[in-house]
Amino acid sequence: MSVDAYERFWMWIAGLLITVFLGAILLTTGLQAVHPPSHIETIDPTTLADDREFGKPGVTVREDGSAVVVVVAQLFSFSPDPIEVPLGKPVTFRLTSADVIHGFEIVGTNANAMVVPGYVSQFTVTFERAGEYVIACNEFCGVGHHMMTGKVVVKKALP
Ligand SMILES: [Cu+2]
Repeated sequence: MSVDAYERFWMWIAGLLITVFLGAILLTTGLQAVHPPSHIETIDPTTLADDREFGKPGVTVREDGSAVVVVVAQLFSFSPDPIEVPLGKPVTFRLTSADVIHGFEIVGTNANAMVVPGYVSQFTVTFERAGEYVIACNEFCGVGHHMMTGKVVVKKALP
């Protein structure tokens, strides 16, 4: 079978592009821990206040020093704020929204998730640098969107 030179050229280009795109996915997955949401968990946004977990947003430190942070996002704030978490230990964030779609990006880290009403977003991150981090809502959520920020404080020792 003979393939025209131009056709062969473009077949190689297409093959190369597919290889580059797949490589980019594998590299960011393996080296930068970029991945799709961990699981699908639903919740009724109209009864958040009565929820055992999301009714009382806050930080729980486990015995091994890791922490679970339960966060509710609503127009135009995050609760709790500030969020105090331990340094060098896995911190699992569990997020949901009480109203519209918000974003939850911890600036300067790879922690970044959509916060969708009716769903629980979850990810785990380990902070290697103590100090304050800004949380930004990166999904346009209304007139106060540009003011919707929060703070994560990474501390060596939590009380
Ligand atoms: Cu928002």
